[in-house]
Amino acid sequence: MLSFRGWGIIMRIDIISVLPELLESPMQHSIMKRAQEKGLLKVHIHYLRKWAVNEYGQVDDYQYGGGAGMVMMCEPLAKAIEELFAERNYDEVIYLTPDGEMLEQKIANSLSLKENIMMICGHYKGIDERIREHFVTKEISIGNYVLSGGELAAAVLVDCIGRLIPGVLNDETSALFDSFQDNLLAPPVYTRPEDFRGWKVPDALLSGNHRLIEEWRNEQSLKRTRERRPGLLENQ
Ligand code: 6GU
Repeated sequence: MLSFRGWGIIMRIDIISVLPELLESPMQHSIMKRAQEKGLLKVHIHYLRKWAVNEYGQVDDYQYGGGAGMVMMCEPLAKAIEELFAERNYDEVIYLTPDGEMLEQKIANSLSLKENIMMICGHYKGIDERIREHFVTKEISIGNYVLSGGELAAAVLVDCIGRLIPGVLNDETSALFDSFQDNLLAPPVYTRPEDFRGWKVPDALLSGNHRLIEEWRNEQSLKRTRERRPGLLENQ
């Protein structure tokens, strides 16, 4: 059964987590809220303890080989994933992990074209490797630093995918000019007043000359990228 949005299909994201509260708020504001209200995005958060191995809600255990830190067990995760698999086909099962592929705009662009995405949030020392081998299709990290769990990373991923779904942003073109969309940083922006404490808005932006404005913005984008992120220019 397909439901159509303007250019494609509604995106559904299922997130498996031991801390669903951490994910709920980011989905209930601003652009993610609007995307869901417009019916372009559906985010379902699943509490992993629903599939716990015992009445105490256990979902993790000591690691084989010893060492500090618990590991999330196979059984609750496998049951949760398989319950969702029984309901629909997933284009990707993404595990959020610091040893995953680094999230970049091009990954978000390609994920924004998918229909059903599952995300798994790890905690403690992570999830049993066998779940990664047998169910996970993509592993994503949001940067070279360690978070205490995958939830904040999943929220980042949902946000950067969700805003790319056609129809989510008010001005369809605005995502096209984001930083990184063409491997360039965005130019500086200004709003009223023209003069704040003697700090002036650049003349080009006040010129009303669209060609001049575009030239100025392109120059500033390039300058910013050269100064701050020269690596982006080598990736062209
Ligand atoms: Cl995806 N998870 C955790 N726990 N830490 C991270 C991360 C993900 N990405 C960067 N650090």
